[in-house]
Amino acid sequence: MNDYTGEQIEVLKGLEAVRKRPGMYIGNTAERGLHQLVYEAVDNAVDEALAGYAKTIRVVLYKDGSCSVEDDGRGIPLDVIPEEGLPAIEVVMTVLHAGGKFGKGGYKVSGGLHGVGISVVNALSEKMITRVRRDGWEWEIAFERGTTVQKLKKLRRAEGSGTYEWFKPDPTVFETLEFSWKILENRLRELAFLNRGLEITLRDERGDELRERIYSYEGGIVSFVDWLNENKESLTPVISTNGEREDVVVECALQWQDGYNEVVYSYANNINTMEGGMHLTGFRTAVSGKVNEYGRKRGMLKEVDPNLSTDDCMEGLTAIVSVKLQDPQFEGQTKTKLGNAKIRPIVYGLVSERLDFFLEENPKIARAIVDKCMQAARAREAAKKARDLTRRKNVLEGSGLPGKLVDCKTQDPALSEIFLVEGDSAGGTAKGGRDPNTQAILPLRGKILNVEKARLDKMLSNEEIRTMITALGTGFGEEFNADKLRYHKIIIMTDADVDGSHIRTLLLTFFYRQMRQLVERGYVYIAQPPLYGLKKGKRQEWAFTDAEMTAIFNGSDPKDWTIQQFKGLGEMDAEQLADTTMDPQKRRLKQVTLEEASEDAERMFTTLMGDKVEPRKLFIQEHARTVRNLDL
Ligand code: 0RA
Repeated sequence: MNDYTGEQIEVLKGLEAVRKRPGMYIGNTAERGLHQLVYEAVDNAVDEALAGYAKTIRVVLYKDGSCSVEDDGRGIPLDVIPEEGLPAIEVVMTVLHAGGKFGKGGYKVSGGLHGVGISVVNALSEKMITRVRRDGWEWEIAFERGTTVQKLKKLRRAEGSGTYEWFKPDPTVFETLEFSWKILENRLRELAFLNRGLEITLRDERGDELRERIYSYEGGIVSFVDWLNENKESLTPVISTNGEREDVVVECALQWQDGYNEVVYSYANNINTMEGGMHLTGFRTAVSGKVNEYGRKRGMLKEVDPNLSTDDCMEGLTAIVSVKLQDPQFEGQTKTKLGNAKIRPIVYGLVSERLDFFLEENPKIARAIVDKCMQAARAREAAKKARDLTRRKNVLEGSGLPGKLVDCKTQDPALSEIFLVEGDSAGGTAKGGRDPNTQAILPLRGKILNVEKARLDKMLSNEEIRTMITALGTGFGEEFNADKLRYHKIIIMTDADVDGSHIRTLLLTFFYRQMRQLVERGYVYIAQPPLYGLKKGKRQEWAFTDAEMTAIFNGSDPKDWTIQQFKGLGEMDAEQLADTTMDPQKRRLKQVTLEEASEDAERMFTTLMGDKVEPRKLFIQEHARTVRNLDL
């Protein structure tokens, strides 16, 4: 060890720098950095697979805290590099960034975000052993904290070829030494999806029970999309394309499902480009361009004029965009944004071509896609309007509460109730019959709601609905916060006629679609006014169903009774309304369940939302009837 050459001193300096500032090379020395060691070793093996040589990779976690990564590639070269006077393998293991100097030129692409190479793993391991099989022999070389402690030596005769890297992370460097199955599994599974056919094994020998799993997907990124959309209702099959242009390999797979989330992951050389970049831009432009083009050609876009936005086209889309290229430029805050401009038109071209073909070949599915995007556009527009208007209202009015609201005295939401009452006149009656301490009244003008034929988006541009949102205090859309609700009982109180039923359905649909948490938490109720008032002398009874009325007559002659049938809330006076419908001690309330609200919402979608008049009429008539026969 006393005949160091100048070059060897440089080497030691290099790895010393890694040990001094590990964070610069692997991000940090916590859990993330620890796992980065495994990724570095795995990335090298994946490169060997991408070059077309390795077929399997095996990662093993041992009881002593060490880890090994093995591949069946060509094996790291062993021949002596003249300038260094060392075998290539020793240079690769001990010289920072040496990986790029050898052989890699022969690789089309290479992963490794940090791209720091295996020498960093070596520097940060208290012990590291590398074994290489090639040309009929197995060789071994060993290091401690980056320093060679055993020169390359022949171990034994061996068949085949491959590389085995074993390392034990240095406890003086890392804050944690425990590898996480979950973290490694996620990355290895992802790599298996991204590199079709590659077989990656993860084996954990640490626990009492041996755990081993093999990740391998013949479908590649198509399987990835399938896997991401598992348990979701899909709207389309997985649409995929791949191609190579100008030495760039592009693979895309996409599928719309009926949810609202956009799940689009992009990769460059197997690295998740979280900040997106040129490949993602090309993809998004192609998808929205083709959906718009198709929709316009079929006259489906009139409403959104002129275009569906890209975000609208991405709602419910699950997709993988994976590109492999030489010299990827990683930019952005976290260096996860692909900057190579030439990638954009390549991805755009391939995806456009494929979508064009798919949409033309599958007109039914194509329509479903455009419909889905149109729904997204409507919801977005509606949410925006509602937000703008509720905001403006709050600015205009000092207290932030709408003037039409007759608020209660208590500020405690748990004790507060708000009655959403149909019409100003019923509102007046309700005001007279309420308990001002705990009960607030908000009259809603039914006619205004009716005029708009119940389109959700139009509903949101409706003054009455906005007033209601302001009164509830929850905000709306992205700003919605159920914890800010000012009343823990929202009681819908409408007439027992067609209009009343319609308004109730509208409100329930609105709550279900736009403020579902309120329904989930059990805050939404329907008031139950009686159908009949029955009087005999001084005796006053209320009947909520026909059967109840019969029971009250109790076999006696109905002639003795004065029967008042209530068609609207307005037919009751304040005292009657309080007695029958509002007073917590006497009333019956129906709590709205999520199922009921969803049924209402679904039916409303297929009937009221449709453009045909007949089903709408039928729906309202039928609904009016079921309302009268509510299960009490
Ligand atoms: C450069 C050249 C050759 C192989 C490799 C690198 C190589 C590196 C690693 C790292 C982990 N596993 C690996 N397998 C291969 C091959 C040169 C040749 O055989 O001609």
